Amino acid sequence: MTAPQSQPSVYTGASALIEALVDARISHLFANFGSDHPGIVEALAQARATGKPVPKVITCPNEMVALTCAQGFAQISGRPQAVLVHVDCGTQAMAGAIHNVAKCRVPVLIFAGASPYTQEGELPGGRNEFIHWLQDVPDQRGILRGYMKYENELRTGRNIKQMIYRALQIASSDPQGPAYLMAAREVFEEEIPAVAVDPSRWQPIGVLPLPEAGLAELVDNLLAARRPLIVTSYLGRNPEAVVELARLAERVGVGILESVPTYLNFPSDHPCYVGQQGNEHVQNPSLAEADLVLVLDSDVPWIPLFNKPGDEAKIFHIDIDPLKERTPLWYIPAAQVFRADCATALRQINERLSGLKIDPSAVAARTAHYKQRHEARVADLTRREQPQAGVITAEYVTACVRRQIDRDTVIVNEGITNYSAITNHIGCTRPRTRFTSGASSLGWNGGASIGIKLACPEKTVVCLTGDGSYMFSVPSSVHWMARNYQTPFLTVVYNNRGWRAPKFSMLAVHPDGYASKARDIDVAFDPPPDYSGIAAASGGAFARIVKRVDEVESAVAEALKVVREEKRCAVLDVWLAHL
Ligand SMILES: Cc1ncc(C[n+]2csc(CCOP(=O)(O)OP(=O)(O)O)c2C)c(N)n1
Ligand SMILES: [Mg+2]
Repeated sequence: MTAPQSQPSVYTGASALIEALVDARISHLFANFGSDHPGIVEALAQARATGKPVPKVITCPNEMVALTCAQGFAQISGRPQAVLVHVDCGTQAMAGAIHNVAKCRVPVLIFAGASPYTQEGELPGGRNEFIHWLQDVPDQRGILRGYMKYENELRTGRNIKQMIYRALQIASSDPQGPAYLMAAREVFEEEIPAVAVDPSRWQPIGVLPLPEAGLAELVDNLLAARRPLIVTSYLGRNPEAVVELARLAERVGVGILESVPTYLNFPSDHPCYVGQQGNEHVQNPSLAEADLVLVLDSDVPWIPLFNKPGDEAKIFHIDIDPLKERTPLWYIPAAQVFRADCATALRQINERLSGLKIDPSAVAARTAHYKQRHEARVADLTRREQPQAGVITAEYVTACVRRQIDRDTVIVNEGITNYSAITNHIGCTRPRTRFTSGASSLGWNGGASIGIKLACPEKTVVCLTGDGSYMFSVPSSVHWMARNYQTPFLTVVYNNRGWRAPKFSMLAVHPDGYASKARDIDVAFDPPPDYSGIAAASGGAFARIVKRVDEVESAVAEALKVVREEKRCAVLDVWLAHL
């Protein structure tokens, strides 16, 4: 290699891009490079050779994994990261992760190259490979337009920084979400005067409080209710909201129900916690009896076909995204709706309450009621997680994991038909210790675990996934990356030999049809792949298949020891009952 000092430095559009990321405190660039990126590869190398800072580049052999890493990183840290992909086809290869970051409202900055727009040497970076003609598509941004909060094309290197800060400002302002910028090679190659722009001029918009009038009415109703219940799914994205919610629950005596929780929203051992609900086709008793329901940050507070509040219940809704404008069919029968930041709204409610005289006997009666519900739930869960002879249940595996982890361990849950079993039995209590993808495109678990571990290297990360979701996660890429970037975590595959969810979906619609009686409905992987062997081959992971009930707990303990002491991934392939 030539010594760096013997080469002249140039300042290009790509140089401005790298500087903008550093100045915006983006620490990681999850990258999958192609023919559209020579300017960026060169600018990174020049910066490194001349002692300038660059984000840590994480080479991602698969784009879906790249975007998912950025999702996991932002979910646990609240900080957006950047993803770099190849033109139209790399954009498409981010696949369902695009749906996940959009639905989960995760801030992330995605860059893609675009086919060069000159072909006769008019500008540096013009076309010189056959694929440049094949990658020139009419509407590259249209691939993900339905999902981005902001998308645009960078047309000159001269205002790349401003455009990046604008994209980040939009992505980071509530409701948060992904932003996509694309640029042709000529833009990255363009030599420009060094650009100095202050990123602090593009701060996210300030948090939205609850309006005073709404606050007074809501607090009056909360105090007057006999059975007030709060339903929430994602307020726990902000740990402060969890603390304020606990304060409110204790002050007034309110039951807390999580519905399809994306984050930990409330400590599961709190006496006001009445549990969580997912796809279970049953009426939740706390929801049925509530006379006041306060929905806080939720996309699906209940599934009205079989589970909803009573007709007399008064419903309030506070959400950072209450209208769900990105969801064509959405409504709940709320009497009052507010767009507000839940941590701020809860703080306002608590402040107002502290100036009021509250009837202690009413608080005691409500609290006692929810405590009773809470204790009945705990007893039920304890019964369900007892080991069964001859079969490993999801409840039992999850209980084994719970007994082997500490309270700061981060749980990555992509258990699908075992989502609820995992959430119920893992027993998390602290904010930002339990996550799901917040959406439905499978395969989030592996990349999310890497992203979380990169953001919080000191934490133990435990990924609990369905066997199908493990395959969707591209474990070959994930485990190569996990070893290469030293992000060890434990994966437990809830192996029921296939996709149980489509079978459940079919039975819910056609309980007595042909498919309900068929021996094979094309959703089984039998015999399955060697799931842990894939991780061992790809990233040297500790690999173990567990088929006996009495082996589960010791296997979890051994695998966690490997993760903690050898700093190596471990994958336990635990065989549950067949589908
Ligand atoms: C990318 C993507 N493809 C397909 C689906 C449809 N789908 C939903 S659940 C599921 C099966 C999941 O299997 P597994 O992870 O083993 O969980 P199980 O259903 O067995 O509990 C499928 C294929 C989806 N949600 N996302
Ligand atoms: Mg399965």
